[in-house]
Amino acid sequence: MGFAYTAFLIGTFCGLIQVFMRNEMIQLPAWLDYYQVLTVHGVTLALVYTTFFIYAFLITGMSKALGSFGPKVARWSWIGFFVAAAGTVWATIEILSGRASVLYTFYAPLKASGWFYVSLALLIIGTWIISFALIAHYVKWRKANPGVMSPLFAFMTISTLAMWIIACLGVVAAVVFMFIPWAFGWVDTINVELSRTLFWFFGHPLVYFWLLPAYMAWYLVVPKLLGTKVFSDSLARLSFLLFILFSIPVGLHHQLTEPGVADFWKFLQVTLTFMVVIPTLMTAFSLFATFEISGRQKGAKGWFGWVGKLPWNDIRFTSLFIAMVFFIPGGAGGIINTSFQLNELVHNTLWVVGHFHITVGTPVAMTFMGISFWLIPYLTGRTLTKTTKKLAFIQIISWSIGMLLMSTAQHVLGLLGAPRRTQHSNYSDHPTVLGWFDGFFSNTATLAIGGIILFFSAMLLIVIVFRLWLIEPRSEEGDLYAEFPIAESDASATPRWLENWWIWLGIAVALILLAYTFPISHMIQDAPPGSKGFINW
Ligand code: HEM
Ligand SMILES: [Cu+2]
Repeated sequence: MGFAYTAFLIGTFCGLIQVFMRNEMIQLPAWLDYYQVLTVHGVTLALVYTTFFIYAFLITGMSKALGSFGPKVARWSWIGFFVAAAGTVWATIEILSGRASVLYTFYAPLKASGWFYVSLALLIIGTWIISFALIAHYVKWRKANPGVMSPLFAFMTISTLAMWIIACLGVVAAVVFMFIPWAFGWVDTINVELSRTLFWFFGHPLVYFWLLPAYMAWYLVVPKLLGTKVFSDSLARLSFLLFILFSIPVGLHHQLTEPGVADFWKFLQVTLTFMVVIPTLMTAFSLFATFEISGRQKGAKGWFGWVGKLPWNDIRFTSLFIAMVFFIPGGAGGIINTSFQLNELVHNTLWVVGHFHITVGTPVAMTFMGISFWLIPYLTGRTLTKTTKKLAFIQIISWSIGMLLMSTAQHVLGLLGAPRRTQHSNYSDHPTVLGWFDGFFSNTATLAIGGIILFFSAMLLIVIVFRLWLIEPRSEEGDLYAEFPIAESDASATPRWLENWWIWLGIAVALILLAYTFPISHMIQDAPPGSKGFINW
């Protein structure tokens, strides 16, 4: 958690610098450039904050759900943590010393120092070590409890980790067999198309690796806070299995504008992408059912009477609820992005930046904030006092307002044509470009004010984390904020085959082979000329 929030602090500061630079409000000193800052922002927030937070959450939850770790599981979790942490620190040094301004997707033919790719490999190996430690904990539990469905938290953790391990195979293949030999000069050129395809084999499930732990909180923590049970145990398990199936064989939807991939394979993967609508709507349905059921239990009447019965003054709930609401336009935007024709309009524009700030930047990040408000007290044995709770409300509300302003501005600017991932330019005061900034939302002030409010909110969160970690008074017996809230889930009617991993991982592998065998073998057999590296910073 400490590591995650250190990354959050650095990353959000970079975000503020980016907003200021895009508004021509500041200029960086000669030793620092926009792309270096943007690389740090993407890496620290999208890769480091998320990953370390997720493992903190999963590790704590697994020991709560299945019992304390034995010495081996505990030792390997620590080893995994140190390997991942070493990789992260090293990668940050490479970026800050100007040897790796390649953004967090490290697209070839941009070429970083070889050690940058080695450090990334360490980060991934570290997460694998922790993952296998958690899987071993689960296997041991299942052996001790034959024929019993595992607790829902454990099931969801294993689904998330299985997806993560399979997904990483793509990026590991790219880093070990392509980027490292090329960056150290053992080979002269790289197959750009193949390297990007392997990256997105990983990059799309990466977004589900962020999202599934947030869903775990929505499925398991929310009903507990509402005083009810999980709506349906089988529905929850099935939706997680469908997320594994439909999150991996779909990476080509990030490469719709790239030549060299036949339309049919793009079409197939786009179709598989759309399938994710099914588990998403299942999740939405079950959440709203939970809200309504708990509201009616408390005496709500009419269609929307339950809204008033939700525990709005409980920050643990309100933060998660706002996170879910942001996911409605976020998910809708995702459908636009993956649509073959509409993608032509939004591809590589600021629209995309607006999109992921209202998916990972708010639904996921705000769920993690909401979890922090009780998980840190749970771990430190402290309590969330009234003052801190007030700060937490201000923090959540300011993040929502800031994000609404910033991401709306980005969506609109993107539709008008403003590119993403570029240092600010007025393109010699071209009238079209100047026109972008005339709108009500698409003006530089909205972006700047949004960014400033967001940064204020981020710093407030750091203060809250600090208080919960070191300053707040010790919690007493029965303190709600110092508990790990997991709702009961009735698995008595859940079909046993939902926990037969051979079936589900088998289908996942079959779908991956179906979607990727031809395009990848085509890229290797009819490879375009390789590219030498470019270091254009
Ligand atoms: C203080 C809050 C934040 C501010 C002000 C901010 C601002 C920005 C801006 C202006 C960009 C666009 C840069 C460009 O394309 O030229 C950007 C990119 C990005 N942001 Fe944020 N952001 C914030 C928080 C977050 C959070 C919480 C996450 C994820 C957890 C996140 C993830 C990203 C990613 C992945 C990129 C893309 C980097 C790339 O294109 O390589 N941001 N951010
Ligand atoms: Cu994707």
